[in-house]
Amino acid sequence: MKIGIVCYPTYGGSGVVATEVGLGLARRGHEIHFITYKRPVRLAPFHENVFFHEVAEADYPLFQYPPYDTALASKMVDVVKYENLDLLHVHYAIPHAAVAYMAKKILLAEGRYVPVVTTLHGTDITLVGKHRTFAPVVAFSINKSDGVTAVSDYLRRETLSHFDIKKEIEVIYNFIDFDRFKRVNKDHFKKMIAPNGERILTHVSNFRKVKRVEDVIQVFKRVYEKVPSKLLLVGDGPERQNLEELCRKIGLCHEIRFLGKQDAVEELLAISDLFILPSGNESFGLAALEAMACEVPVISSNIGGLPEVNIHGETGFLSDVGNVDEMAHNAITILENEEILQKFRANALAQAKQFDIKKVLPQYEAYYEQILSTAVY
Ligand code: GMT
Repeated sequence: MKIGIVCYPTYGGSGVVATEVGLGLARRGHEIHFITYKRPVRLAPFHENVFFHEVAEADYPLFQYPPYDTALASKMVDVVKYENLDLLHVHYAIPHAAVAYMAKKILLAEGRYVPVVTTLHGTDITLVGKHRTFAPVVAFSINKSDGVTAVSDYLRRETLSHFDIKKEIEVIYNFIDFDRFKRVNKDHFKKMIAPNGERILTHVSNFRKVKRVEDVIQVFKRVYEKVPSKLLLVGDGPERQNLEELCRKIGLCHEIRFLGKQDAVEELLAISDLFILPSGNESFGLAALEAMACEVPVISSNIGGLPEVNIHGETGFLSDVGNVDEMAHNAITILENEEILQKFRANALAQAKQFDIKKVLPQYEAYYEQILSTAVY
């Protein structure tokens, strides 16, 4: 198949998943065309079967806001027409689903039909999509997509309960590539971070408010009082400054490292003993899955799709959002006892295997086939 993939190219779950879907499908022989404003971060310079079409910035002195949507729709029309695409797969509803609908209509006016699959990732429904600024367009464009997938059952239910959706929503979970995410020996690196054998706790995110990184620090503070440990904060984003201030205030700067954005997250996970994800909202929690694939148990909130990933008492523990005391208590339970830690590590890996890319990519292929064979125009 020839597939166009539209996504955000920056650090963030939806762009990562979109890129990995594209690269994985290319490895399985499909021709993949990424359409976005910048080369996606996980898209290495050259791949057979993979093409990148950059959407140029549509600037003009009249525009207070350069109309990206219009430029993107024109690019989609162009790529579908001249690269002869079979299907457009857009990731993150806003604005991609609406823009794809426009592109589809333009092409139809020329007698060319292309079906559109929209994948909902989370905040495009839960935080941003529900807001009245976007809601009517989100609902309309989901209903106008030929196929709709959600990354967890929670997100499917949430979408159906908040919008008047007439379509079936297929759940296709986030996935993991075990060729990349696996526990490898990085003892020399571990010694550098934790020279006295301290436990290493890790958090990876885009440091947005919804991630509640301040709770990570509060959990760490409580763990540190009982178990010699270090905290790695990986990523960057709007909350970074506040978090650095919090570390100074509680006097733990020397035990907490801000590592910024990192490409080789798997190397940091390989030296980690525990992953903390206390999000206020999380449709799936790809970061938790990446940790589990590297045999790192997870302490998380019980919100959204997290219980579909992190199994309470087996792969880690779930707590109510904001309950940092309980999260710390659970973290200590795992970290204090090597035998318990090893048991949770093994369970985390076994659960991660449910989401192996080798199982999930064929689900996308089958879904595309289904849409191509049933879409009406
Ligand atoms: O929250 C992020 O890290 C970014 C966000 C996105 O859309 O870029 O991630 C969402 O999509 C991921 C991939 O499907 C999910 O694993 C995350 O749970 C989801 N984030 C939220 O729902 C907050």
